[in-house]
Amino acid sequence: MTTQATREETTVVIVGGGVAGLTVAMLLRRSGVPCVVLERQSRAYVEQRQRAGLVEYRGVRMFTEWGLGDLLGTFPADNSMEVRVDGESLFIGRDAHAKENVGVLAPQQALVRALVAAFLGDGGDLRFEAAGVALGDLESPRPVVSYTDGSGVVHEIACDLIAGCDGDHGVCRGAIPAGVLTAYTRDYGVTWLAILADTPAPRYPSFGIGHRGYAAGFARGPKMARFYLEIPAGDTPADWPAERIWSQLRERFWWPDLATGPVAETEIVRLRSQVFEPMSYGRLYLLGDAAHVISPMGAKGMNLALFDAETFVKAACDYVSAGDDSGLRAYSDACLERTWRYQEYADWFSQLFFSRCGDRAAADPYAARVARARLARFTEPSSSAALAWGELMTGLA
Ligand code: RFL
Repeated sequence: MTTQATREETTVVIVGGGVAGLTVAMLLRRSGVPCVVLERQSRAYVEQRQRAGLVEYRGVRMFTEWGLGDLLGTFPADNSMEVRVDGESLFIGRDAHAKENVGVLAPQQALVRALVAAFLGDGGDLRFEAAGVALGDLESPRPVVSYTDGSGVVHEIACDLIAGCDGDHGVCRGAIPAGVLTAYTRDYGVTWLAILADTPAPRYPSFGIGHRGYAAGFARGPKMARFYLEIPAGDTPADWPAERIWSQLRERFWWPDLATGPVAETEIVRLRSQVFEPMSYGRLYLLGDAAHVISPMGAKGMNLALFDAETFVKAACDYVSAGDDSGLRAYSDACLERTWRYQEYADWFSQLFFSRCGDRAAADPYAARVARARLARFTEPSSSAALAWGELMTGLA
């Protein structure tokens, strides 16, 4: 085994080959800016990691404008959502934004797979199984990012800019000196079982709320569905065999005939949100989950990552092509402004639904009635509340 370091040069090193990193890579490639992507996992691993499912309208428009619309597939998302409150069916979003579709159903792993294929097919430099990624002096004009490849060779890549796209558990955020970042955190005290099932989803994106507890179901394609169940903290997937999952989904949706199928995957998710400010330090820019996680209640995490990616790429291009660093200086504020807007949305949505669920509604009947009034306001077709909701869902707010 050799440990001889090889020295390389590029313009942008992208740490992390998830949605944020691969989108940055693809847009930089389209702009003619050299970049190298370093991904810790194998290609097979990143291509099958299932998470988000909806690219909002703003993201669809972004990919289309960059000539990459074909990466998203063509399965449109429904503009309405059904909320079953103790079995009574209400609709949100009917007519609220008839001009645009909410977005396109693009399972995250399908988008990742398409981005990997497009970037590599275009000659892009994407290195899987890059171990021990470490960031050098971030205040240097040419910081160095190092890693070890599969054969033990250490690589050092000098660059102008580093895009930290390595998610919530990566190394980039930790490379920023202590005391620079402030974390703003919310833990909702709620645990979900996230379920992927090989079955068609309910006709509309659906929520079941009320005294039986919380459930949700969304399409991930014509024959695949994502469901969520609120479960007691401390439960493990072993506590939730398939028949218990289906019987709880049927109960909480009040749908005795809900279509069932094989459960492909279950995962425990703790509902929490966290934002780190600022989103840059020296030559390092944090994107996506590396900078902010958002309660999956709003289905916005991947979409915020896409916004960060485009904002960073536009700023980086101005800097590389004309030495104009105004976009890079404004990057953190621009992304935080949007992040907080959608944190507010996810927080509002979470409070609305959780105060109507199970024990919480019984423990706080006042909050439950406020939530009922709020829900009534934005389930009225074409009300201004419904329109505002539509703007948030499409990502145009
Ligand atoms: P990712 O997707 O976590 O990618 C980070 C990548 O960095 C790599 N990495 C490293 N590489 C090199 N060196 C290191 N030291 C590294 N450390 C990590 C990782 O292997 C990985 O490949 O972050 P990114 O790109 O910022 O994307 C963010 C989104 O993945 C995330 O916000 C969404 O998945 C959140 N989310 C949802 N978002 C939506 O917009 N709509 C949804 O419906 C939605 N549903 C969800 C979700 C997240 C969920 N979980 C699991 C928390 C549902 C769930 C269950």
